[in-house]
Amino acid sequence: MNKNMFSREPMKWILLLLVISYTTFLQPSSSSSSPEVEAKKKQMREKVRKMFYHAYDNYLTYAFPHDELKPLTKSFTDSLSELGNLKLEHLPTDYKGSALTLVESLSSLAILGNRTEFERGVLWLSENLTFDVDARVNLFECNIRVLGGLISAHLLAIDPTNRLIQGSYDNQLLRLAEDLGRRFLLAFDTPTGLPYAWINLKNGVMEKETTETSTSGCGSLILEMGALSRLTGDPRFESAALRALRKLWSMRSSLNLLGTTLDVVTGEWIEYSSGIGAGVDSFYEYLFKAYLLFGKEDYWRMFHTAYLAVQKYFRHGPWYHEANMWTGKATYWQLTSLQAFWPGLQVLAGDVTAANSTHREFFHVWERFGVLPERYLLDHQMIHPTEKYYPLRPEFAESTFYLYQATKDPWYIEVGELIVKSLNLYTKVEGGFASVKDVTTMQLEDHQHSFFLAETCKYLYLLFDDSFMAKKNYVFTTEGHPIQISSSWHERLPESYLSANWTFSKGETWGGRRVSAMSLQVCPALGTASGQQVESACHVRDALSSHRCLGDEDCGVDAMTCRRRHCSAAGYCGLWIAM
Ligand code: DMJ
Repeated sequence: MNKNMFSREPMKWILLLLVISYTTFLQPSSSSSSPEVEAKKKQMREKVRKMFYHAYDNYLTYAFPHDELKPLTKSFTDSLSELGNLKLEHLPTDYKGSALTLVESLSSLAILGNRTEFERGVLWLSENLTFDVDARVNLFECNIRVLGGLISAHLLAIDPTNRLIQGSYDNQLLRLAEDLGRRFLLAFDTPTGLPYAWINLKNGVMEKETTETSTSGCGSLILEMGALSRLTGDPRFESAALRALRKLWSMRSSLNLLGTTLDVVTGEWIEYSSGIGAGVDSFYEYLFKAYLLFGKEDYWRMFHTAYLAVQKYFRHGPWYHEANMWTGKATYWQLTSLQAFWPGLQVLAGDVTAANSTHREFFHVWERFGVLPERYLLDHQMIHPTEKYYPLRPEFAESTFYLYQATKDPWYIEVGELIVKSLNLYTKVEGGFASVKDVTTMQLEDHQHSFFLAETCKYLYLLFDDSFMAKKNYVFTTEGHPIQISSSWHERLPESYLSANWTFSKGETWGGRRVSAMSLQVCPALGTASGQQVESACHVRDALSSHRCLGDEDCGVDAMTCRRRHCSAAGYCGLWIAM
């Protein structure tokens, strides 16, 4: 019996996976939307545009050029150096901030089509932004927010179809990105090649710096650093990020699970329990997106293996709990707001059915509380006593956007409408948008995170607007910054890139018709590879279609729960509770 349908026909899998990713974003939407839905989308995108400018204008008025806006007191915080708990007093007194929210807003301004403001932002940053400051920053946060923001804005600026810059643009943002990337390289100088979590931008790694980092912290740098190498011709950025990623991957357990925290000097795990949320999330995301952006088979293989392990050991129905990386035993039964990105990633990978079921659960939680609490204890059916906040996170909107693109189901437009309504009702204040401190009381907190402009508003806008995605293929970084997919960045041109192929499946089963996640209604890659409709990526069929068995080896893995099926005394495969 073939236990793994992926490995039987890997090429077809890969081909179809790309087909899904591409058709997902390239199908003209208007053809499938009713005039009512189109009218609703138009009305909603104007609402989101207003939200963005309310946040952006207040930032410019009260916080710029510092990093982020404090909307309740109409003041600022230099949070780039605070990200990850460093307090402001560690900064030099003359520090003026890195205009973090402006850097993070550029790609959103481009998507909104605001050429004047985009150009103004680019010019200001070109003349004023410097990284030669004695500030200790978190490598991961600085990478996804600043390096990613600069690279994405640079790519948008040089794209002639956008005509975002009226005057001359002389690659200033790329030069800033390169300067920052060089400073990052010092963090990778460890015996393992795994980077320190913290660096001082001026002086490199500080004495007695902590050697502890997280899986996402050292395993999700490849998109930005890889893109930087491709754009500058300097291979060191991509090499450093890839070496770290490979080292991290070599540390996985025999179950193909990773922990959450580790030591960059010894290369040993510190926290064995992990899931798909905090400390790990973007590691999975970057394996798959690196495959889309750079076309290396290796990324695909790692993602595929890691994805199956997640589905097998973390998934429980629509939920994902945490598990011990060595034993696979469940540890924490918690829903976290960060996990809400997972359905979006599943859409890209073609597992739309599973994505939809998880997204629906998050929707119910959103409906119940008005927003998503940071942590919800599934086993006690209550909000975590100290993590009751909602800091304007984008993940639920992000997944809603991906699911709508894949399915064109107007229900997701309604979900987006609800998100917009809640944000305006609970978090909008005169000075911007404020984080929620406690979702049970809707008490606010004085912080407008830069990702509200980089991601939350952007994904909501893209949910209601198809024009940006219709033009080009993009990979969105974990901070929502688009990077255009270019075949010149691929080591070799995958078959699926050939224009004659990519919109059609090659298999006979589907008669060469256009394939999308929606048209198949199931995990399409598996469905096509096996010629049968199956439910999810972990599904393994029983040896006999009659489900008769002589022993456990004749039984497969259940599609919905991802649990092993066993052979009963009467000779039938099933999920027998007593076994
Ligand atoms: C963002 O900074 C990024 O999406 C990151 O990967 C984790 N989540 C925050 C926003 O919630």
